Amino acid sequence: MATIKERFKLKADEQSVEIKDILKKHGNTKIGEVVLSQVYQGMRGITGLVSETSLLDAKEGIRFRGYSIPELQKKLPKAPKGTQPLPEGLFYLMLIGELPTDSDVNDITNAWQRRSHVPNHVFDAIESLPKASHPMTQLVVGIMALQTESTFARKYADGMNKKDYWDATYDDAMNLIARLPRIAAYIYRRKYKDEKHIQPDGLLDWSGNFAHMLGYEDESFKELMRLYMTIHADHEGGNVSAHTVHLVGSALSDPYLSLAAGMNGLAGPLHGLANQEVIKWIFEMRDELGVKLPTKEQIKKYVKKTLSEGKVVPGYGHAVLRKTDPRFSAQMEFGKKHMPNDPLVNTVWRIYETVPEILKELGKVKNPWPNVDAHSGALLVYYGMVEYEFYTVLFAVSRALGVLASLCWDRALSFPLERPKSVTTEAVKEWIEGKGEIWGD
Ligand code: CMX
Repeated sequence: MATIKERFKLKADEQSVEIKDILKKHGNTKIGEVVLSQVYQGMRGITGLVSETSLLDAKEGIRFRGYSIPELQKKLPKAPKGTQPLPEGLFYLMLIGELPTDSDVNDITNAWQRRSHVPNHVFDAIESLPKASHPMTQLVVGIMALQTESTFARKYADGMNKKDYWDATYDDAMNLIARLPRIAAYIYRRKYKDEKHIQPDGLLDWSGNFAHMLGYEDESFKELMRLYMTIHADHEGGNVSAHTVHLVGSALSDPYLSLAAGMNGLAGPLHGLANQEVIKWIFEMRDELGVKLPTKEQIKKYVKKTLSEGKVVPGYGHAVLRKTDPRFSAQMEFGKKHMPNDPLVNTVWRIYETVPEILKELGKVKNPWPNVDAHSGALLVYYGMVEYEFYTVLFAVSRALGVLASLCWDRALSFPLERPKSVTTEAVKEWIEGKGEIWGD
């Protein structure tokens, strides 16, 4: 029986041949048009990347290798007595392109257990930062300190053949994913729990063990972590974190450097940091109003105040999606099952009934519906995880699954250095006047 690594290589070799054939036949076929406003406005809608692990449909939401989130919840293996998918299975699916068996998932859980040792200097590097440092800063410093362990960097320095890049990338990806929960939990316990660290439990699955190291033993919190680690893992290739990992990796920066770069992007409030912003914003609203469950009228007023102050409503809107994010709906379903009467969770649902109409009225917001970040914090607060600055770290641990599976594909398919063309406004003006061209060669 081939190992997962060998199976991945076989799939990648097949795909390489297919791509060569596609490019031979269709390499010069136009895939779309680019207009000047797209060049100035964040490249929206320009198809310019290949990311094999998932595909985002504006109306349907994310599909991982063709499977929607509700399908994954049915089809991926679960923990004993669990109902949520094990993210190990999603990683397998993203990497191999096929649904895993229970035994495949077990192999990944065991491999991540075996690879999970974090050297002491990583903790020392985190300790050298003030405790007040944002948890995402501590996470990125932790990942950077761990870069000493990069197989890719070591083998490249030793003169690695380019045919072997995928192999070293695979090892780094597996090691990184195995180690991230330990680093993340260390940061949490250091900053918020008097440095009372919790040793890993070698009998638990990856997310269950992560919950355990964070200090949450409730079985339904472990289920939440399995769901959470699954739904945040990937959102095709153009979002800031995934694109950054791909871009930095294209310079053959090793997976540690690439992941750290991407996680700096995830730490932006328009991207992953929005999950902390949502809860902060709701807490501030509740404080100002002096109530636990504001009425729709009160929410409406507060939203209008936020907008009048020139701020965005966190957790709403999306650059690609044009409907309620299925990742929001999956969390809503979890809330209905586990905490239907919780006032904060109900506040999130009431905001959902209120905000889209207000955003629609603005006339400029392309997607007035909630995204993944609108819901996640309220579920965490229910279990006692009130330290909202930590929430993006949870997103980061999950996002590593998708971006690192993609990075394995990037190297296995020998994707080249990414280098789009940029222009100056001066050049654009000359082009408009017909005095020159602005495309590169
Ligand atoms: N509240 C208020 N205004 C919003 C808005 C929101 N939630 N979403 C979009 N807008 C505004 C934009 O700021 C923009 O205004 P200006 O023209 O004045 O600059 C206008 O509507 C058009 O924006 P858009 O084309 O609809 O959205 P973009 O593709 O530019 O941006 C996003 C997408 C997510 C950055 C934006 O919707 C936003 O800022 N949302 C709030 C932050 C958030 O929840 N981010 C998390 C996204 C998911 C994730 O990556 O984790």
